[in-house]
Amino acid sequence: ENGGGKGGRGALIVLEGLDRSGKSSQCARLLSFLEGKGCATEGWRFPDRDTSVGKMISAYLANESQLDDRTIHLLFSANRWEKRSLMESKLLGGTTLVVDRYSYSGVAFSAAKGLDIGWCKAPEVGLLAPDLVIYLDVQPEKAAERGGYGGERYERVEFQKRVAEHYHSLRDLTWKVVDGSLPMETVEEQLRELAMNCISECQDKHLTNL
Ligand code: DGP
Ligand code: NA
Ligand code: NA
Repeated sequence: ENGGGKGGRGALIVLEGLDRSGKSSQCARLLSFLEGKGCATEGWRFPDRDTSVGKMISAYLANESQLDDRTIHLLFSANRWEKRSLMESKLLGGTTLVVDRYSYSGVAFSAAKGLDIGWCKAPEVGLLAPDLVIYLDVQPEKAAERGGYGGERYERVEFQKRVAEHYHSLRDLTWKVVDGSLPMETVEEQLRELAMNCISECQDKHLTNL
């Protein structure tokens, strides 16, 4: 009755936000909530650091390797492309995917380096379009205060401010902006409702491409 096994497809639900916006913990909480509801669900994240492309990305983020801005952009995109067919078969098989970051990270982070937005969006065209994008909105300064950053390449306040501006310009009708500075339980509750609505609404809709 909720997306698992009644013939409907699963929902593609994406969480986006700045580093330290609370995205990853909220993904985990949403996932266990949906599992508890008996909904077929998997938690995914991009970059997926387990593939060989993902290992190159991980080394780059840890500042263990240097790559040209366009080269790393295309690797992040390739990391989503290499998962596209599995993503499609999971969704068509009725599994809902809760995904920590997707194409919007791809565009916002690279555009924040000064790359042309149109150029940044181009390699994302043809990836599966999310049914719902939840943007966890936190001020870059507040995010930085949350236990500090982990030391990866993009974890600097000035850079995150530019990422936030680009995220802002990417918002479309599938986006729901949730105030990530609210108490964790409040955010969690809002995500549950958005996800449940999305799952029941998308069962009869076709999958589309970005
Ligand atoms: P995470 O594993 O969610 O902490 O992401 C690692 C970092 O990489 C984080 O600063 C966000 C950034 N990032 C995620 N996806 C992309 C992407 O597609 N392109 C770029 N340039 N950066 C990304
Ligand atoms: Na990070
Ligand atoms: Na994260």
